[in-house]
This record gives sequence, structure tokens and C-alpha cells, in this order.
Amino acid sequence: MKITGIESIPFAIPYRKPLKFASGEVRTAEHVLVRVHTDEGLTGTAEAPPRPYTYGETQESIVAVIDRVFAPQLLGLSPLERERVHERLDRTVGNPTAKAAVDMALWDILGRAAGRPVSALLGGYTDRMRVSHMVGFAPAARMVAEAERIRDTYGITTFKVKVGRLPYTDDVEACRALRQALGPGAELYIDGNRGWSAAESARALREMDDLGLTFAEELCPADDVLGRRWLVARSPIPFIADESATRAAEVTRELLGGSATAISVKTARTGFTASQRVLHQCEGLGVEVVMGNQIDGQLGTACSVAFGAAHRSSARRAGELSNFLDMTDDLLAEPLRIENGTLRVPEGPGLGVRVDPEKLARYRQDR
Ligand code: MUC
Ligand code: MG
Repeated sequence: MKITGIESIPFAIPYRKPLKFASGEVRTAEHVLVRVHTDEGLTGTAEAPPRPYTYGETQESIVAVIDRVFAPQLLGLSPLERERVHERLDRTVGNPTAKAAVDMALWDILGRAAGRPVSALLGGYTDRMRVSHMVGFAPAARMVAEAERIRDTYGITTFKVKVGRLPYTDDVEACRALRQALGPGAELYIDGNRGWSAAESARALREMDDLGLTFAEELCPADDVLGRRWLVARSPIPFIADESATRAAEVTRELLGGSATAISVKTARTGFTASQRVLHQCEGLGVEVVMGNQIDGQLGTACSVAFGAAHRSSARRAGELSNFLDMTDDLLAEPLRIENGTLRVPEGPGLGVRVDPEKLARYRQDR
């Protein structure tokens, strides 16, 4: 089987309400649908979400790098030749979500060719994950109302609270209000998207010491190298690297340098092939992982749950799999459903999902 074509289709679907966090906000899912075609008639599909404030990619840059740089280098290779595919993709630095979408579309093809779910090919550990919901910036009372609605509607009891605002006491107040409203049974952790200094982070952590937080993620920039190490050494809870550890080498650097003690794995940026390397690296080093969310649509979420459920260490904690709930619509013919706080891996070969052609026609931006 040979790769005969790669399509990159920009599309835009508005959110019902914006998601706001310390490094930016998202109002519309302006993503890129990636389709890899083969000479045997099998097509693999994935989506790339541009996050300019995290990776420097835009919707236009993703389309351009796939069309002009990646596609010409990959045509003629077999989807089984993943090492060669990555050798060629890695000639270009950066562009993580564009590379990841190509990788995941290739795995979709492999699953379809084998007649097996990708999740089973990756590891087949379980068929579902508990879901963690991300609560964005708003006044404390609105954040509480949002978390309660999500708990009551979907049965979700794990929440990642966005922090990193100034004064930091606003976020301390929001986390305290969430703990009071949700009770001791809810799992809460925080993500600062580099919004605080190391000193502000330390003060905030101290003032939230009684809230039973599970993790703290990217509270201050990893580029503040000594400040970050100082903070992580003092953190009473594991400190997750997300945007500072976007590939295996960065994971090594952050962990061995003492700038993180846990890792967020995002299939949106490391696909399946490199996510597996990062996961195994973390297992070998004895470091916990959380399946993160790149503010994915349903296709991206199907990829995250396929990967997260496939491995014991990534299925252990709730995965961030619910950002799509805030979108007004999606491309999938069969929507993903979160029930009892759980998302199941879609059944069927490959990723087990199908893009609805009418929806794609409605939301695509290139025609
Ligand atoms: C997260 O975990 O940080 C927001 C920015 C980004 O890169 O991902 C999201 C969620
Ligand atoms: Mg994060």
C-alpha cells in the first residue's frame, strides 16, 4: 500500500462560549482536517488544531507545511514505513500539530487495513477513560456554576482549573470556591499556562495547600530556568510539564533538569507514534502522565481517548476529553458521548469515526 495524496482542509466551527486561559483564548475551532489517501482506496483522517500561542502554528501554516513540505516527501511511502515517515517529517523543525495529524491519519489507515481499532493496535488496555473537564477563566461564581453543570450533566468529577491570572489571589479564591461547592470527592488540579512568576506560584500553592489539589501544571515559564527549578523543588504536589515538554527531548530536559515531575501527553502534538515514545519514557523514569487536551474537536478527542485507553499508565487518571462540549457543532457523523463521567473509545476499525460530508461542506473554508 502506498500513500497517494494528503489533503489539508481548513474548517471553522464556533464555540458556544470562549475558553480563556493565561496564554490566550479560543472562540472558534479553526482547525485543519487532514486526510491521507492510499492506492488501495483506504483513507486515514485526523485533525490539527493550530495554537499560535503554544506552538506558533496557524491554520494557514499547517495547510502550507502539509501541502508544500510534508506531502511531497511522503508520497509513495507505505503507511507501514512509520520510521521513514518520521525521518522525513523530522527534517522540518516545529509544526507539531501538522506532523501529529499526519501520523494519526496513517494509524487510522493501518487500523482500517487490519480491520482493528487503532486503540487495540496501540496497546488495547481498556475501552474507555474517565473524563477531566477544563474550567476556563471567569468570575469564581461562574466557574463554580460551570463545573456543577458539567458534573450534573455528564457525571464528570475531575476538573482542571485554569489559573495564572493576576492578582493570583483571584485564582486562589476560584479554586477555594470550587472545592467548597464540589466537596472533597471531586479531583481538582490547576494549569497556569505560564501566567505567574515562580514566586507568585509558590505563594499561590501555599495558600491552596488545604484544597487537596492533585497536580500543578506550567504555573510559571520553563524558560525562567532557575526560578522554575526552585518552584518545582518546593511544590507539595507533582508539577506537570505541558507546553514546555512537547517532544521526547524536551521531556528529558524538563524532567532531568528538575523543571517538572509529571508530563501531559497530547496526541494533538505528538500523534500516536511520538506519544508512545513519550509515554514509555515516562514509565521508564517513573513519572506520572495525564492525557491533555489541545482544545480538540471530536476527531482529536477520539484520537486522545484511543491512545489514553490503549495504555495502562495513561488510562490510570482521568483524561482531558471534554473541550468539544463547548463547540456549537462538529464534523463527526456520530457524535462522541460522555456518560457517567466516562468516554468510550469509538468502536470499529481505525479511529472508528466518520466525517459527515455535509458538515464538512458547511464548515470548510477553502471553497
Ligand atoms: C492546556 O492544557 O494548556 C491551552 C493552551 C494549550 O496549548 O492547550 C490548552 C490546554
Ligand atoms: Mg496545559
